Amino acid sequence: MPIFNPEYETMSREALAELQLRRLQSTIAWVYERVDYYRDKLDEAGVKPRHIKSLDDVRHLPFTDKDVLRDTYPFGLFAVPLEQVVRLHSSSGTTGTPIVVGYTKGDLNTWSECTARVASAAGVSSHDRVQIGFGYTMFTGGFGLHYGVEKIGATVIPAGAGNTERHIQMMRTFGTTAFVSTPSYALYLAEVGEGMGVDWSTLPLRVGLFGGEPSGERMRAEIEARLHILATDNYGLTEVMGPGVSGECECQCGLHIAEDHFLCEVVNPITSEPVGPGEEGELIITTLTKEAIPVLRYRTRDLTMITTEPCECGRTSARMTKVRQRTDDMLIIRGVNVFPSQIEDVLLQIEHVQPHYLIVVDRKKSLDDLEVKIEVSEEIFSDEMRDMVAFTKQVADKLHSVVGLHAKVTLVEPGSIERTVGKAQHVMDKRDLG
Ligand code: DLL
Repeated sequence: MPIFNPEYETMSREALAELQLRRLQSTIAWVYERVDYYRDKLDEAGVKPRHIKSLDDVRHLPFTDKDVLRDTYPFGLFAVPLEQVVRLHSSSGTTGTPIVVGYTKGDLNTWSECTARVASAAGVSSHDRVQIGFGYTMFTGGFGLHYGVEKIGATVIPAGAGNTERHIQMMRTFGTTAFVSTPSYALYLAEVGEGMGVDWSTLPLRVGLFGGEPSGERMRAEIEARLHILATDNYGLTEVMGPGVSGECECQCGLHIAEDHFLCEVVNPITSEPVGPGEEGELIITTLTKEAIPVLRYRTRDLTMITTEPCECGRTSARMTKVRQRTDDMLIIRGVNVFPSQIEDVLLQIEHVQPHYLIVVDRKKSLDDLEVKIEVSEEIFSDEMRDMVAFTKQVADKLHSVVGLHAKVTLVEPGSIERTVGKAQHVMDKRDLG
């Protein structure tokens, strides 16, 4: 299993800590000098760059969150003049308010280094033909992975988002061996291919690099079985760079973090105190090498756990568990806390349930209503009414036993829940929560 940059990816933990400290110190000095917002915040916290003497001192730094990027929109957090910025990307996020980030030439180099590591960890080499299914837009997915894959020397097929039949034709014609997209789009690709009569086991496609949205182990198993590939997960976010923050190796046992570029902490989302070893919490990221828009202690809202246990692949970097939940995607239904991922886990354990579902929450006469619409296989759908009712009850009972709520389960025809080329939308909350 080749390692893209062994010098950094297999560095001893001690050498890494020294490197991180040096880089943290320069990042603080860099923003203190150049970004009014950070200078004010650091002054308020009584922290001068010279006070950063150990990695633990990161805890004295102020947190940054999405609101800071919104309030300083568009360029208030930039640490370099625009003539040094060679690219902009943006994200509208879940709430629709945009944020924008910029990259210097140096930042683009770092970015492609990080995504090259992700692709290489997934097993991509110069022998591969890698088809990109992310949009080449303000979204960081397309460009981010494109340049990393190119850096490895693999052949990039920049097909972009959408037009699934064309994707499949290209895969057949060019002999695509690796595919890059969201996990939900990979499933949709499988489905469209099956509809076109494609036998995926006969295509050279062998590996998938999926990210941009949560996906559980069952979803992975489904993708692997239907596309006949190894499915790997990679993670990142616009505010700190885009894809390339972390990615799985072929062992599929956690996502290796590019720790020489990102200092990660995991904190209790409510108290903001560090969690104990082996505990899950909110991931906080401080960039260590970014020039245009470094971020200090960014609150990702993503829940994960980090381990530094050695990995069989030889990389010494810490690994984070797959992100399944965000602190802000918890639904409170009739007072019960529910994460969409809990519902997904229940559904995907039930035979005949397809990984396409929609959770609809509504409020009628001040009472919350939970409806779960699920696609089921053709055989269930065309079964006797009596069987369908029994099946629906079985699903509702399982949901009740895990989530603690009674849900109205609605079976819908295969293919009827909307497919997206980007991030899947699994929740529709129609309540006016003021
Ligand atoms: O989604 C960057 C990206 C693109 C990563 C392509 C990987 C591949 P944003 O649009 O800013 O950036 O969304 C970032 O998406 O905070 C997570 O909640 C979620 N997310 C990203 N990757 C994963 C993943 C890109 N592998 C937000 N697993 C993050 C779970 C993910 N959630």
